[in-house]
Amino acid sequence: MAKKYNVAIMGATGAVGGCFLKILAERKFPVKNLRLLASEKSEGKKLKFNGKFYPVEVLDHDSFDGIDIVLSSAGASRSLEFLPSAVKAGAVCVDNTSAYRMEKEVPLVVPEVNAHRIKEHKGIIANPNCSTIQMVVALYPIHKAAGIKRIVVTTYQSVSGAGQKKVQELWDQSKDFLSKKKIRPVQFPHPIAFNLIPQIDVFTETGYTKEEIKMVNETKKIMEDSSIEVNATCVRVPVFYAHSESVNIETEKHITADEVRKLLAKAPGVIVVDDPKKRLYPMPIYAEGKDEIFVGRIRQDESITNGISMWVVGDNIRKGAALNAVQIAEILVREQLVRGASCV
Ligand code: L14
Repeated sequence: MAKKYNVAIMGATGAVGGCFLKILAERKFPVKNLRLLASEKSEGKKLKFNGKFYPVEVLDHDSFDGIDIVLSSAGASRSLEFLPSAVKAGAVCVDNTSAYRMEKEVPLVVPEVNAHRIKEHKGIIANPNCSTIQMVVALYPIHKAAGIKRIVVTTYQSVSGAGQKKVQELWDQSKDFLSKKKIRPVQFPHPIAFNLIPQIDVFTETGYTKEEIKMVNETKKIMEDSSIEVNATCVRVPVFYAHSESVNIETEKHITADEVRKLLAKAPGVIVVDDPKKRLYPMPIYAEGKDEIFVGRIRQDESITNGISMWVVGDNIRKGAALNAVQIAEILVREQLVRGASCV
């Protein structure tokens, strides 16, 4: 019989946590025992997995006894505090937070791009930022074919990236706005309904936000090319699920829009939706709940010699978070890179 693994989910009651459960079940991940971990606030809750209810336990340093794989999405500070205990207990952790992404020892992985890094793990593998993941899935095939020199990206990020409470705030605020009630932002620093907020994460003294800097550094690390220049502007938009991105690239070699279309049509994890005459292009409401990254509006940038512009949309909770992490866990299992595998 195929080996099964003891899996712990940190942040089980959050937006990504719920998606972990859905995707583990959908993809028939070989789960033996499942441990759901969250803060005291969620103690006593029960969550359903594969038709059975599991209690939510309070996350602690001794939560990882017997655990083979940890999927974590409980915030960077919790990952920093608790993942070392998980590693000490012998588990392999796939971490969805920004805590370890830029650590030299920690692989930062998007399976379609750099799956080969997974085997180098020392107990922690980092899952990149949602905006970075969908961008590199679309750009890596082009980078291999034509060499990307520079990326200019603007994101249109849905509220779900910031958690379930933000989803509720957009919902409530939209209703209040339409019934002409006074709007009092709580979760976001400004109204998000019928508005755009050009700030995600905090500002640094450079004038860029941390979210924008994550896109710069993580792209170089995942594509394994620190010479790629990246300039990002990250914007929160009143969309519930799926992030969209306007991506402009300059390449080393000339590549036509048609060649990019053909390349991406056969790229793993990508679906090209690009028939402007029929008004066909990717949009967040159609990407919601889907595993693939959708690319359209592919066109030549005529302001430079070798330039391409495109529009990239992906479900930030699925490929941008939970799905990418489960794909990593599937490779860990397949390649026997989990303690549970080497012990049999
Ligand atoms: O680096 O939409 O994982 O506010 C977590 C928060 C990504 C963006 C990360 C958001 C971020 C997300």
